[in-house]
Amino acid sequence: MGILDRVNRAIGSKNKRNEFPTTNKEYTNGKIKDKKYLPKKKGSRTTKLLTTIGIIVACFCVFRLVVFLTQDNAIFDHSKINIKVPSYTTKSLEDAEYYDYDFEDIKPEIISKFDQGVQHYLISEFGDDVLTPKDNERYERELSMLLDSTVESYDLADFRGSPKGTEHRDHILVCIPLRDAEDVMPLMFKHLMNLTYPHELIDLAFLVSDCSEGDHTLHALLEYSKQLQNGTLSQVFAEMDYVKKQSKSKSASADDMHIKYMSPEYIAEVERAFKPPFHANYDKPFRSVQIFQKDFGQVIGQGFSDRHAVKVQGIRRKLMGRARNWLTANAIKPYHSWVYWRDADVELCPGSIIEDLMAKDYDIMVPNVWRPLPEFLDSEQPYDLNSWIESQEAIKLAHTLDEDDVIVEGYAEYPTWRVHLAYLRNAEGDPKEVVDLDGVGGVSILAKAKLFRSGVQFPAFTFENHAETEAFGKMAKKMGFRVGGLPHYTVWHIYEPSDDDLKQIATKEREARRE
Ligand SMILES: Nc1nc2c(ncn2[C@@H]2O[C@H](COP(=O)(O)OP(=O)(O)OP(=O)(O)O)[C@@H](O)[C@H]2O)c(=O)[nH]1
Ligand SMILES: [Mg+2]
Repeated sequence: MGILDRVNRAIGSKNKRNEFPTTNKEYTNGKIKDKKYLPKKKGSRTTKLLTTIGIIVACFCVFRLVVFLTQDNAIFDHSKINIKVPSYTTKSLEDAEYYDYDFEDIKPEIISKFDQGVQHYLISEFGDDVLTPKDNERYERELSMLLDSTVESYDLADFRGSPKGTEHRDHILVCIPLRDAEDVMPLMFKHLMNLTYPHELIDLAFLVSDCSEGDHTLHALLEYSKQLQNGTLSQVFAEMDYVKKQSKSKSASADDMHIKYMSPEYIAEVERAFKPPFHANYDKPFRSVQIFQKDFGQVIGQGFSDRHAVKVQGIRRKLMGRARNWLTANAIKPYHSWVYWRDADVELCPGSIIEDLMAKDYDIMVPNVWRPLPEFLDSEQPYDLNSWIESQEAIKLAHTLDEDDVIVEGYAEYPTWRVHLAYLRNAEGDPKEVVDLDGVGGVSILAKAKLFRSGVQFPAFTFENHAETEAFGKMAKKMGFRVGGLPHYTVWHIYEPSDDDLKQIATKEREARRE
């Protein structure tokens, strides 16, 4: 079942239950309470009778109200696949930062006068001196408004990126590449809402490319983004999760078969991460959302085993490099101080990740990336091997390769003997500890925007026998920027069972049925 079908079912079931969405605030301010345990008061028979009549009348009124609301508000238009939740609690965007820079304080009715040639008429017919001092002051003010409507000035020294971005009110561009990502989209949006960095300072930019036939990434992204910017997405997700839970209790889905083999502690942590109470501004809309769609000719399958074959790495990574460069070039604005790259397939990540990576004041900073595994495969594994410290062995290896060859980490074909950030992790280690790196992985990269303005990019060609994010780290270093990673600060990538893992799970299921 597609994501949109699940959203439809979620909203459909809400209507059946005559319920309205709850907001996070209602969970946290005590409006929603369990009244089961309040002591019952004894009353006379008349009181009880009156109470019963009262309840019947109240139920009838509520029923009429619900019927009225569901008739008058188009809750869900199936033909247009357009999600609408009743009783919107749309946020008003009062913070000035939603409107600064691109949105100067201009009054269209005033500047439209200039379209009719007012300025030309005043100057050519009478000259400046015909205006009284008061009129002249007004004329100057309105003329400067005309200038502001088309000319913007920035002092880039103000946008260099401060380690205390929240206090400094640094604007950040969050870039997310997407391909066949329909299924992970609720997860991705939950993580975005969970970001504690002020949403009014965040511009979101998505690039959807080369999706398979029948995939609805773009459509789902548009629908979820509308809800996000209305401040109502968490309500939609609460309903979707409710419906999923109901249908799960009836039959276990084949997609989720692996879950019972995962560590119960990890599963509990994931459940905790997506349950209210959330942070105070969880539902707050972002400064802007931009959605781009452009294909780059990626033909390598997006399945776990397809995309990890060693032979396809070079070409796949170069095309990803092109996609990333295209997205930065189109979305970056002069007022951005930082750019944060994030993959959609992250399962667990602290909401404060932007502030935490910023605090180090490096030009590029990445966290450690691991992934959970079934308990029969040791429960967890270092995942992103693209963040590393250069080694003499790898430099020697590079000399033996063709100029266009791309070294990829984690494959026997390329024995680099590099120190990988992933393997430096100590679960109890200090999450603030930093190590300097040369190559970086793309799951979660925070970089100062000035790097992109200076020409650092994700090479879509072979740069020092690397491509894309690893070459981005190398290039930044070569241009004198500081590149670092946090070995004990962990982000967890989703677990997608490989073909071998699925075979093992199937064997275990057969054995369990035989017992
Ligand atoms: N625009 C675009 N996005 C892509 C493409 N391939 C993957 N993505 C997205 O980029 C992010 C990372 O993709 P992954 O398939 O996990 O690839 P990876 O970064 O090499 O990481 P792993 O394979 O998980 O080790 C996800 O958000 C994908 O949806 C592509 O060709 N174009
Ligand atoms: Mg991934």
